[in-house]
Amino acid sequence: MHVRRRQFLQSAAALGAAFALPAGAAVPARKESRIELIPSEFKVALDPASPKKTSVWSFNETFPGPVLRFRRGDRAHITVRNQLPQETTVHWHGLRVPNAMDGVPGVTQLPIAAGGRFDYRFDLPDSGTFWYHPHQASFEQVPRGLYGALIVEEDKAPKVDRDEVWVLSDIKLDEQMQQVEDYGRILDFANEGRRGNQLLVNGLVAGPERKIAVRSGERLRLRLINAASARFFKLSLEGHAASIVAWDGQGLATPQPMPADGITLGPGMRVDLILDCMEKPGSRFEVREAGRPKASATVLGVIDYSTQPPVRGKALATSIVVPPNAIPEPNLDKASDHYIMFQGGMRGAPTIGMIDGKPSRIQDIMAKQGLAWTMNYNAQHEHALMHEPLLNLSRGEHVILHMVNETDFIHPMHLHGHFFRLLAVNGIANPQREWRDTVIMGARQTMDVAFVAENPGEWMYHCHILDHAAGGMMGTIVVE
Ligand SMILES: [Cu+2]
Repeated sequence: MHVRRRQFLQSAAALGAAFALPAGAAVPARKESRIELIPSEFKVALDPASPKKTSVWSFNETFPGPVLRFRRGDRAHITVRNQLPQETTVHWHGLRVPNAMDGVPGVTQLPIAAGGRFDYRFDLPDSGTFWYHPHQASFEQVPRGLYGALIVEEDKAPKVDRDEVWVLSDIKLDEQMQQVEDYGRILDFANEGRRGNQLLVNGLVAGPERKIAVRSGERLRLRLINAASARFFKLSLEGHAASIVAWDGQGLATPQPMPADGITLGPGMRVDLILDCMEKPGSRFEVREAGRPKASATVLGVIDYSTQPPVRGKALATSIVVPPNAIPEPNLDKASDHYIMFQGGMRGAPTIGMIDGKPSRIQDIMAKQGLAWTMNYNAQHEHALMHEPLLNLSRGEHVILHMVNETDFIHPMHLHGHFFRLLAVNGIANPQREWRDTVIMGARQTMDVAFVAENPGEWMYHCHILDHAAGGMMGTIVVE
């Protein structure tokens, strides 16, 4: 496998960054959006009320990166010009792109050198709320600030008066409001990951100053993206009943009421909420965070009603259903079963993992190799060219993937290039069976998901706690 990948990457390098369209592909009648994304280091005011500026890495000198908006069926042509002091790539989280456009260094492309460029070209078959971030040294590059929202609008979106995007993240700051540069510590890899000490909403310090301006009577769509590298957000809305209309960009056939005690988003996950703002003009309601561990803010922002009279006396009666995308439906009767077991970490049972063909104690693997986790007994470095795939699937195969978490840690597991239906947690059926690309696997939990292996290539399957991914929870699934 690795020999073929090396050859592929060499031929890709020989082709340069310009990946051609498949031979014989029809000239697209769709609209092509040309975008330039330039990652670089620059200073921003995280707190507009403070004179202190913080050095971040982000795109196009905005933090977070710009919200990229497309319509379903568009074609994207995104040129990335790397002005960082490191190699990088950009991965389009949740988009079903061709494998060569997936932005994974050492697997789907060579890293973009400092000063180099890469052209990403792909169609947008799915509408929804997505995001983008590097897959190169992501445990460092993402928390430094390299992330942004990517929205693909539906053909027939539910009618709303406002469509707001909140990119949730955190940042680890010292007293000078500069980033603490302690990336890549094995203690973080082997525990809950490196978390910030300041919560951010759209790149600004969380708190009552972060306002969603509404007018009484309006219907609001709120798109939440957890771009933090290790933090879970548990978010609740004071005084409002919201409906969950999409997970990871994919509309629910039946919208679900948002739990009153909050909704949990693991790193990488998105949720779309729709709510009717029927309170009095001039009133304010908190958007609260009750995740763990507590950070410097528990109020993320507020829903801030203008003093203008209501736009309507009672809530809109139109449907809030987000139309589905055309994702192939797994047939469970003919699906094959595959198992992936996770072990390791600093707590829990002693673990033996295979490294370089030799069984070793995880403590020794940590000390010598900087790896803390195993998947199906193997400890492997992320993006290593010698990576052996976790699974080899046939194109078109219907798959039930059984995930068995033997660790004492919680892991948001993400599959590239595909969406899967969440069938069951701990053997208990999930009646919604919604599509996801990232799912929270609780400590000592089992989770069953199903999908059709439709998209050919070698796809990452990894924990989205980026320190865990760097510490070994990063494997690949080959579809051919
Ligand atoms: Cu994890």
